[in-house]
Amino acid sequence: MFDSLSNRLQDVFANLGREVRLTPETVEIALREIRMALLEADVNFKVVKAFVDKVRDRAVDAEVLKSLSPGQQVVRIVRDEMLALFGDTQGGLPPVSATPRVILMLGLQGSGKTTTTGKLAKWLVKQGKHPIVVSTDVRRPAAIEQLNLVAKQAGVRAHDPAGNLDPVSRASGAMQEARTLGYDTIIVDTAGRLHIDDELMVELEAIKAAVQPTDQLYVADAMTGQDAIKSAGEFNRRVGVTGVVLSKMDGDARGGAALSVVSVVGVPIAFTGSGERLEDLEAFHPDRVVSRVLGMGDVLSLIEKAESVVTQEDAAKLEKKILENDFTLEDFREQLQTIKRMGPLENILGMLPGMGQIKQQMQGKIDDKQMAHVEAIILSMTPRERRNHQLLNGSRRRRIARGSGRSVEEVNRLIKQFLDMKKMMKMMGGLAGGKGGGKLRKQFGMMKAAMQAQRTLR
Ligand SMILES: Nc1nc2c(ncn2[C@@H]2O[C@H](COP(=O)(O)OP(=O)(O)O)[C@@H](O)[C@H]2O)c(=O)[nH]1
Ligand SMILES: [Mg+2]
Repeated sequence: MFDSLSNRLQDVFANLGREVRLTPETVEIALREIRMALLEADVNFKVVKAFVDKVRDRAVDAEVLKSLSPGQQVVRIVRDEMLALFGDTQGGLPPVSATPRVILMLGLQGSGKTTTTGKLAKWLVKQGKHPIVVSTDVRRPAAIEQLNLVAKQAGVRAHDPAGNLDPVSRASGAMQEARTLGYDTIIVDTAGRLHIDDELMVELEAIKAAVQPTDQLYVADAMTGQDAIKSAGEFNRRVGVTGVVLSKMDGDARGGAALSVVSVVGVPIAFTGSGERLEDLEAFHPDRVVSRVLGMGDVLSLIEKAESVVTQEDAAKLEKKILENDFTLEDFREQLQTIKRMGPLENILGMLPGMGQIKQQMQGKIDDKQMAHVEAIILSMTPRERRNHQLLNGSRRRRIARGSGRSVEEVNRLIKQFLDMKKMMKMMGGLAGGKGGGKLRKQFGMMKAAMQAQRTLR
C-alpha cells in the first residue's frame, strides 16, 4: 500500500544521489518533493510539516552537507525521522504478567473487529497461547454467529451462552469460563457504530469495568485514511486505546493513515491486517516498513518468508554449492520452485533492496508464464545436461528448443543468464565465506541465490 509513496521518495533520493555536493537549496528542492509525496499519500498535514521541519534541521547541518555522501546522509535522516513517526514499538502484543490476558477490541462498524478477533486468536495460538473469544455485539443477531464462525475457523473456543444478550454479562461469563477451564487470553469483540455515539461509549465503559482489559486494540480501516485515525483519537480519549490494528492494508490505501497514527492517536500500531483470511495479520515492525518504503528492502521479512518454505538443510546445501561454484541448471530449477512457493513475484520483489524501481519497470513482464517457459526448457534437457551445461552445444540446444516448444534464442538466453548468475554467485560466495556466521549467513546465501534467480528472469 506504500507503493506510490515509495516510488516518489526513491525518485527524490535518486536525484539527491546525483548531486556531487548538497547545498541548502538542493536540500530544499528535495524537501519540497518529499512534502508533496507525503501529502499525496494522505499523511496528516501537521505531521508532514513537523516531519519536513525536522529533516531540514538535521540535513542542512554543515557536517552533513560537507560529508562524502550527502545524499546518503539525507536518506538516513529521512529514515530516522520516519521511524520516529511510528513511535517506539516492537509490534504485536507487549508481554504482560496478568493472567488471563484480556484484549478488548474497539472500532467503528465494518472496520474489521470481528475478523481481526479471529486473526488474533489464530496468531495467539501460533504463539503457544490458549485464547477464548466472546462477542458482545448483541444488537445484530448475525454478529455473534459471525464470531462463532471465525472462532471455528481459527480452531478456538467461543464463549456463547445461549439466549444471553447482555454485553457485560457475556464478557464476564467469558472471564469466568477462562478461569475455570484454564484459557490464558480472552478476546472481547464489541459492537461498533457507523459513528461514535454516547450509548456505545457507555456500553464499552461498562464492559471495560467488568473485565479490566490489559489491552485495548483499536481496529482502524486503513482504506478510510485520516477518518479512521480521527475516530481512533476519539476512542482513545473516551475509553482508552493501547494499540492500533490497521486493517485492509491490502486495499488501495495510500499509507497516510499508518504514518499518522502515532502523532494523531498517541499510541503505536500493533498489527496490520492485509486480507480477509485469518492468516492475513502481521505484527507491525516499523523498521521493516520504513526500509521498504525507502527502497532499502525488507530483507528480514524476506528471510522469514524464505525460512517458511526452505528447510535449513536445503539452504545449507545450496550455500555449499555456491561456495564451491557447483551450482547447476538443476539447482537453478529448484530455486525457481522455491521462488514460486514464496508467493507472487511482485510481493517478493518489493522486499528486496533496491528492487522497488525495478519492480515498477517490470510490471507484468515477469510472470508465472515466463517462469513456466524457463522450467519447460530446463525440463527438456537430459539430467546430464542439467548437471553439466558445457555439454549444451548447438544441436543439443536445437533439440531442447523443439522439446520445450520454445525458440532457440530463448534457450540461448536462458543459458547465458544461468552463466551470468553463476558468475555472480561465485563473487557472492566469496563474500559469504567471510566473517559472520550461523543461520543468518546461510539464509543470506540462499536469499542471494533467490535474488539472482529473480534478476535472471528479467
Ligand atoms: N480486504 C480486507 N478485508 C477485510 C480485512 N479485515 C476485515 N475485512 C472485511 O471487512 C468487512 C468487515 O469486517 P468485520 O470484521 O465484520 O468488521 P466489524 O464490523 O468491525 O466486526 C468484512 O467483509 C471483512 O471480510 C482486511 O484486512 N482486508
Ligand atoms: Mg463485528
